[in-house]
Amino acid sequence: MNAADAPTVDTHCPYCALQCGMGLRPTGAPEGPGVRVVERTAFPVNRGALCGKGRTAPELLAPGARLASPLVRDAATGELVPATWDAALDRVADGLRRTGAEHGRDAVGVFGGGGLTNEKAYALGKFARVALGTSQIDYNGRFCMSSAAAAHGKAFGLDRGLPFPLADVARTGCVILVGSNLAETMPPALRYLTELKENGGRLIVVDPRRTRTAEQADLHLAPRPGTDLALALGLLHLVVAEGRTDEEFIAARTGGWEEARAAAMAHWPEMVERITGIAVPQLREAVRLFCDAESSMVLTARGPEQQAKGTDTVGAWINLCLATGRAGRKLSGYGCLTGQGNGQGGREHGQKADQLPGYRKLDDPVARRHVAEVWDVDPDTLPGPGRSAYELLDALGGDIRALLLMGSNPVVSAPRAAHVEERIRSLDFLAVADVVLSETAALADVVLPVAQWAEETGTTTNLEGRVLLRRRALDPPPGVRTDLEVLSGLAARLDREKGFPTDPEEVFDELRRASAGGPADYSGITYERIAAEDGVFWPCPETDAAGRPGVHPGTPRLFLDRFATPDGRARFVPVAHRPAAEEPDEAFPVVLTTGRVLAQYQSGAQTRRVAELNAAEPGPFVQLHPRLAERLGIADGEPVAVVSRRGRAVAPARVTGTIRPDTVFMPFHWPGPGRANTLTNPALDPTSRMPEFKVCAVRVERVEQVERVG
Ligand SMILES: Nc1nc2c(c(=O)[nH]1)N[C@H]1C(S)=C(S)[C@@H](COP(=O)(O)OP(=O)(O)OC[C@H]3O[C@@H](n4cnc5c(=O)[nH]c(N)nc54)[C@H](O)[C@@H]3O)O[C@H]1N2
Ligand SMILES: Nc1nc2c(c(=O)[nH]1)N[C@H]1C(S)=C(S)[C@@H](COP(=O)(O)OP(=O)(O)OC[C@H]3O[C@@H](n4cnc5c(=O)[nH]c(N)nc54)[C@H](O)[C@@H]3O)O[C@H]1N2
Ligand code: SF4
Ligand SMILES: [Mo]
Repeated sequence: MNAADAPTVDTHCPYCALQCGMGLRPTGAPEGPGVRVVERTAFPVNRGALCGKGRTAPELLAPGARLASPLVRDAATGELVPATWDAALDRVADGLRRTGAEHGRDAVGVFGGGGLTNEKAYALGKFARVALGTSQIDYNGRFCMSSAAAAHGKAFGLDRGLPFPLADVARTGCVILVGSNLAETMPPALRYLTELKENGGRLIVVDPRRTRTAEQADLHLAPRPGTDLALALGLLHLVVAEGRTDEEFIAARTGGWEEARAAAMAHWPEMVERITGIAVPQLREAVRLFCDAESSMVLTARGPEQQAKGTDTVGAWINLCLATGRAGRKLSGYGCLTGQGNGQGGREHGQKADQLPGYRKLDDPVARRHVAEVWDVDPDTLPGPGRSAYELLDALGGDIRALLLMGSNPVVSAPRAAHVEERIRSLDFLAVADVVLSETAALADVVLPVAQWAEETGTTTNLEGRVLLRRRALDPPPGVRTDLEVLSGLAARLDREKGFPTDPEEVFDELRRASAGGPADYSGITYERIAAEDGVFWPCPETDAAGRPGVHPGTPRLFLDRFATPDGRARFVPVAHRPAAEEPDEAFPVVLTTGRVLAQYQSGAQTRRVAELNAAEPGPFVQLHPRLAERLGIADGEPVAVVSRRGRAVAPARVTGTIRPDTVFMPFHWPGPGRANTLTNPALDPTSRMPEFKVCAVRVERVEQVERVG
């Protein structure tokens, strides 16, 4: 068939959790074999709109842009050299087996990613527990939405990022958007905020910076980083003081109000003003906008979540929703804006340290029996819960001596990255499956080049809990294999041939059975249904309420009748404000916060290799306020050093009045001297084990002339 006649393949973007629908049209001469992105206006979430990252995603499919063959480190020269797939997989299997034999099974670690499809995340978790028999598996989603997930579980008994479709946001009365810069991190979603305002709704944005998103707000609150918990408590205090609680809702649908109320009453508005830097009249205005509206929502993203108290912070925002009756009702509720392409599905099917597929608990005997039966193993052979992502990385070269890494680049993205890099270097054996030679892959003993999103079929679950189908649009180049083929090849070499199929649909069918009856039940979802229905929202059990198989409609809106707790009531959590793990002092007087820019994605491993994106954002920078810049004698564009207790980073200054004078901001997309994570604090949230990416204490310095020349 001529390329021009080939049908357009409907699929989804490889990057963020919005999972924008797009079409891929095969190209021929003169463009050369490949695919071109075309609009897919029928897909409801983005309705054809894409950001620059999605639009340029096919560039990485080109042969020159990516890894083309396995690489194995040569013992004599220490260099990575091309090898055959058999030689590479033999070496990986040998490295993992030998470490397990010498140091015990838990000496082998596995690290996954929230960008992996459901099929891959499921297969990776199974591979760790069944083929390797290790408990030591976790993934980068721990760095992402784990605090919101933990808070969701505590309050509602179930963790799905958004309990409603994104389109509901446009129809509610008021949205408090806390620490999300979605104008840059999910640009097509901005339209829902625009529509909200067109419909007469109000938008409150909470961010220490006046971002492109905050510019859209009716009210912008700019707290000191790390003080969102006090802010939420202060708002709840005012809600109570002004008699704006919904007593009927509290009585009928919640538990634990008295303790939560008492905790909030201890947070006086004046005290909250002192902690957050937000004036009391602004707090009152926020309460007015939120409570005057007939329906309202609180949406959080990484700003309040990536803190060592992220779980309590999200809990406090949920308390605000519950006390005002803005949860479990049409067009009202709390939601978390999940981040990675499969950030939602990736946290449900077993690559998390304490988890089995279907969002089951690894320490629950009933769950173990169910999953062990699907896996055809004795439940007693399944290991117990392992360590969280940072703790796992911190243990490398200690009691974890070999690591298989799939779908993450921790040398750039982990907190206290210089230490993590040193830990990775101290491993006896490292294998990395990736599409490019990331900074972490460059340290590996074996690099396995894998197929990309347009070259393989698989499902992802977007930020709404909508399960979607990515379809294969072209063949992968001859030198690469899919992640499922990698796991299957390794399992066979570890004498576990059975149970690791390479066909994604076969894996999905097994995932459906493994998830059946669990909190994230996918058993009624099939590839055919997803294709026919623009995605299916979980939970979607095998049978509907009347017991009919295959027709359960899925669940776009959760909690309308009851919450997912045993008694159906949502739980208030009694929380109190506490300072960040590291507060500014004389030696480190400024707060550093970190985050993203529009044109780069995560560790930048992919987007730094796309010319158009790299031209838009070619390198790291330090955003600081003119007053701070003047005090330090720093001019716009000059290199500045940012120093924390973990290390020192140097990048050009971007002087701007849009940030608080006591705060500096760095994006984390780059390795090298400007790596933001050299500075960040790995202090962990006690429940979610989330590191404190959003707050640490630093000193900002002019870089002396000598050093600049040198
Ligand atoms: N362009 C782009 N888009 C992406 C990504 C990307 O790397 N690049 N990554 C995807 C992923 S995985 C994720 S998780 C999402 C993240 O999406 P977002 O959460 O929107 O991204 P961030 O930039 O990390 O943080 C959002 C905002 O939090 C603010 N902030 C910092 N500290 C605090 C604080 O203490 N309190 C409050 N309230 N706000 C604070 C920052 O100023 C920033 O504007 O984006 C997804 N989309
Ligand atoms: N300072 C600071 N640090 C942060 C954050 C922050 O806000 N501030 N945010 C944190 C957050 S929210 C996140 S999500 C993490 C993300 O940080 P990382 O975990 O490093 O995420 P990526 O850069 O997306 O890394 C994915 C890697 O997998 C590869 N890859 C992509 N698709 C596939 C696939 O299908 N298979 C395989 N085998 N490989 C694939 C990519 O090429 C890339 O090298 O960073 C965290 N780090
Ligand atoms: S918003 Fe996210 S999913 Fe949509 S095109 Fe951009 S990166 Fe892709
Ligand atoms: Mo993320």
